[in-house]
Amino acid sequence: MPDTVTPTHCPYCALQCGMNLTPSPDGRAVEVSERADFPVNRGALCGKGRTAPAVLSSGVRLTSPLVRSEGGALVPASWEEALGRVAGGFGRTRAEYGADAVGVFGGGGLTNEKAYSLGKFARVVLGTSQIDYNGRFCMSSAAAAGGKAFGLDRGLPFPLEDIPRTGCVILVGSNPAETMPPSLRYFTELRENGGTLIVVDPRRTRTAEHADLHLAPRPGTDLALALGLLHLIVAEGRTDEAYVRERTAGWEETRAAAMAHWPEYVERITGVSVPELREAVRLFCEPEAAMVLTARGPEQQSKGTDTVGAWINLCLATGRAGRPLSGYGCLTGQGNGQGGREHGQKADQLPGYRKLTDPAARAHVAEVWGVDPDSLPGPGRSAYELLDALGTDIRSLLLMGSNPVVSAPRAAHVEERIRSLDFLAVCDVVLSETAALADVVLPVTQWAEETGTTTNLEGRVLLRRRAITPPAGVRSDLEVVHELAARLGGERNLEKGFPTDPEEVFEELRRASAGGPADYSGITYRRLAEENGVFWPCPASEDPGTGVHPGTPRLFLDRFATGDGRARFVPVAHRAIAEEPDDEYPVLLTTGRVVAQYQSGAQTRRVDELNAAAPGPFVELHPRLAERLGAAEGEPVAVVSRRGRAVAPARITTAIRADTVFMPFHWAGEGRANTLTNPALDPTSRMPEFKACAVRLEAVRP
Ligand SMILES: Nc1nc2c(c(=O)[nH]1)N[C@H]1C(S)=C(S)[C@@H](COP(=O)(O)OP(=O)(O)OC[C@H]3O[C@@H](n4cnc5c(=O)[nH]c(N)nc54)[C@H](O)[C@@H]3O)O[C@H]1N2
Ligand SMILES: Nc1nc2c(c(=O)[nH]1)N[C@H]1C(S)=C(S)[C@@H](COP(=O)(O)OP(=O)(O)OC[C@H]3O[C@@H](n4cnc5c(=O)[nH]c(N)nc54)[C@H](O)[C@@H]3O)O[C@H]1N2
Ligand code: SF4
Ligand SMILES: [Mo]
Repeated sequence: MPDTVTPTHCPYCALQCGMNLTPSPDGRAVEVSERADFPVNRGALCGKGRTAPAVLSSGVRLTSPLVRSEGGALVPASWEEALGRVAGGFGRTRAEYGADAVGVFGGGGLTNEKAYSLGKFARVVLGTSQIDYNGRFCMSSAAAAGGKAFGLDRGLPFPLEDIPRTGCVILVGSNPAETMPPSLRYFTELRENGGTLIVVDPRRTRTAEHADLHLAPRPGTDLALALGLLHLIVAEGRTDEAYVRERTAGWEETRAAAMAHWPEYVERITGVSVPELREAVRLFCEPEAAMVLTARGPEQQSKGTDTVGAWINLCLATGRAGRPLSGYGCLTGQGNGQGGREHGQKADQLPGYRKLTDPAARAHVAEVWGVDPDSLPGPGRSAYELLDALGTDIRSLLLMGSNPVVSAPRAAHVEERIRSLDFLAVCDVVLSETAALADVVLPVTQWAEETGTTTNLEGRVLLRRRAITPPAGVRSDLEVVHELAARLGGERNLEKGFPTDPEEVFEELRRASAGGPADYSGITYRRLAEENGVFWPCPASEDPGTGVHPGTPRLFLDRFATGDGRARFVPVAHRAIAEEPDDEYPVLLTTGRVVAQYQSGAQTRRVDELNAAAPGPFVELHPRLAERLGAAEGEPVAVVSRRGRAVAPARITTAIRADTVFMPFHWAGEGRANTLTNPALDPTSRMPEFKACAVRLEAVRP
């Protein structure tokens, strides 16, 4: 390999596909080429990864700080002026209303180093408890359920390479054919090896096309579905009694709850027929090993934690967790969706996946940070609650790595809250819809221009490397935090605790995470480069032989991470979605993704090739609904909920249930799906119900 080629990883989703970058002669642009040595994708990329360099070009990205002028426009300014204004804005809020009136909102796309620095900055420099991040909208329900049942939450407790060798996979509310295309190979290989794939999705997606069995429940009823399957497993005598006795606790209560969910009752709630339920049980229970994998479908519900718990119960009752080639896993979403939730940008968390309320955790981290444990604030609000408090309790906000004007539930209300802030500072690579509302916009470097680590959906920590020189005028997020610490710390020289070199930050993160559940202390940049990634937990080893801990690709094989080593059954019962359809709003809306756009679209809507493939929003609906409405293919339909109204062209298909419409959420403006969504929160994870709310459809006459 010529030394101008830099092996690195894609900036987008949690698969973190490996790719090679070759800089152009002037060092400003890069070309993507295949990197076959990275095992997760073996060189394959989706269109987003392949076209990612387009967002590096100065035509679409920010290259100068912007400040709000007297006249109200955003105008270019020097870094000195911009940083001074941010420090001034936060300082004024703090002086007038107290530390908790300054909020911080982060993102699961930020590297581990950035997430760590941001969390430390909030607690040490700003002294605020009010920090959370967009991962709350992503996998928080699975994290909460995994923590309860297994004592530890890591997206997948095994590498993807185990999937083709198991006997059956139930994929619940996950559409990897569109959301992680190179991963589809694992499921097709599973079937080539004689295993079976069950897909649970209200839509017959491109992923469901590959399934041996497709169950299409009514949105928001996965909890009942899992309980119905468990009922049948018990009734048919398919539980693994020895495993339940030796490796779990709490079975009796869970068994009783499942027995109350008769298959016929479950059929009525979910729309999945009893013979289909029986077939799913047969496919899942007959092979030696099996897996359940969930994604946003069952998780983004106001009962997401219980729903994931019910699917975990299914694994525990049949002895399919903590054994080779068996287990429950959550497919995380964002590039650093896993690492981003481990190092302290979450409202209740300290680095190493420690709890902010645990006195021992506070003492450990405070020592690494050189502060008094009592000076660390307690847990703050969750993401939606934080956004809802903007302009009232929270008067100033620092936003890094999210675009909530498009991606938050009840987005018109969130937008209005953001507009009511006294002061908003946004760090971004492009002028997103949210950045456009800021008082100060700070332009930052991106993936190919900076080094840092991410943790993929398997819990594999990876090194993203700098391949090119960033344009003049941009700085890294780490530099922004450093400079703000200097300005807000006064005489205290706090900036010393916020190095701008990512490896220096990682060295501190190692110490802060040491001994915690997500222990990175045995991981170094050098190892990451040499070993193509290392799975956490990876404590600093005292092994006299090798001196290094090998990392932990597979969790729970000997014991679960609970006090007694046993997994916990979670007794759950079905309950309805927060907003059931009625006469006024008779249809269900669910939301999700398409392959060519990423999240709020801030990055991918700036790439021509992706826009050509997915130019705008649409409403997917069944021909029966379309007929009743008098809507034709491609004509605009209005979707109205209690939160607002959105308009987008109809896409008519028999691949969706007739009681449900689907909208992707990647666009702003009239077709913004989140104008409609319901911010009803899960009581444990505080996840909003993105996947089910009541709407009515209206024809739009030109
Ligand atoms: N192209 C693309 N890829 C991405 C992203 C992107 O924005 N675009 N984002 C990344 C991120 S952050 C994430 S979190 C992942 C998300 O990855 P996925 O979870 O695969 O994506 P979604 O489309 O949100 O939801 C998956 C499926 O859930 C179904 N669904 C809706 N309601 C229900 C329900 O009530 N029950 C069940 N069982 N299923 C339901 C939808 O029909 C959809 O097909 O994708 C990552 N990859
Ligand atoms: N209706 C509906 N809504 C949803 C979902 C759904 O399924 N349905 N899914 C939810 C989920 S799972 C997620 S993860 C969220 C995601 O939604 P958002 O949080 O809005 O995520 P992105 O669009 O990825 O926003 C990331 C922003 O950070 C910028 N950025 C990228 N890299 C960097 C960096 O290194 N530093 C800085 N400072 N900025 C950077 C990007 O340009 C972009 O503006 O949406 C949620 N919203
Ligand atoms: S699947 Fe995800 S990580 Fe891989 S190229 Fe596409 S967006 Fe990037
Ligand atoms: Mo996500």
